[in-house]
Amino acid sequence: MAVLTILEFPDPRLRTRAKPVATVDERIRTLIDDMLETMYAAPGIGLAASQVDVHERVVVMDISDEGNAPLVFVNPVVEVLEGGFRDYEEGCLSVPGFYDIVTRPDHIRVSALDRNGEPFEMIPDGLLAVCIQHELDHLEGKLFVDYLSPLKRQRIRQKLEKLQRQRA
Ligand code: QAP
Ligand code: CO
Repeated sequence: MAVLTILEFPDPRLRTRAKPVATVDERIRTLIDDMLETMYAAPGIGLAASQVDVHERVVVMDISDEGNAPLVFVNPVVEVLEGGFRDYEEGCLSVPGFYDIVTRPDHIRVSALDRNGEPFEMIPDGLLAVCIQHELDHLEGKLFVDYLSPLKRQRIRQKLEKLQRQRA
C-alpha cells in the first residue's frame, strides 16, 4: 500500500471529469487500498480518486470515530429523493485549512459497485449523505469552494497559492 500525493486547490487537474471504471480488477483494488491509506494518513473522512490525480470514478470514505469502517464506492450514482436541504460545514483534503457551509439535498439514494464489483444501494443520511455528494462532485471536477461566493473562493485561492509557493 502507498500514501499518495493529494492535489490542492487551485490545481487544474482537480477539474478533470473522471471516467467510469469498466472492470473492478486488481488494479482498481490496489487504487482503493492506496486511497484508503492516503485518507487515513491525512487524516480525512472522504477521498475521491480525482484528488490523487487518478481520473476514474472511485471514492473511499470512513465517517466512523474509530476509523475502522471503510466505505468504497465505484461508479457511484446519486439520486435526489423528495425532501429538503441541509447546511453542513464542509472541508476538503484538497482545500486544507478552510471550512465553510454548503447546502445540499438531505435525502438521497446512492447506487455503486463495491470492491468486488458487486452492485449495492444505500439511503444514507446526515454526514454520510453530505460526504458522498461532496466526493461525487470531485469526480465531476467540482469542489466545495465552487458553492461559495467568488470573493471567498478568491481569498482561499490566494492563501493556498501563497502557502504552496512557500513550500516550493
Ligand atoms: C469531505 O473531507 C467532507 O482542511 C471530506 O486541514 C468534509 O476528509 C464532507 C481535512 C466535511 C463533508 C463534511 C480537511 C483534513 C479533511 C482539512 C475531509 C485539513 C485536514 C477533510
Ligand atoms: Co474534498
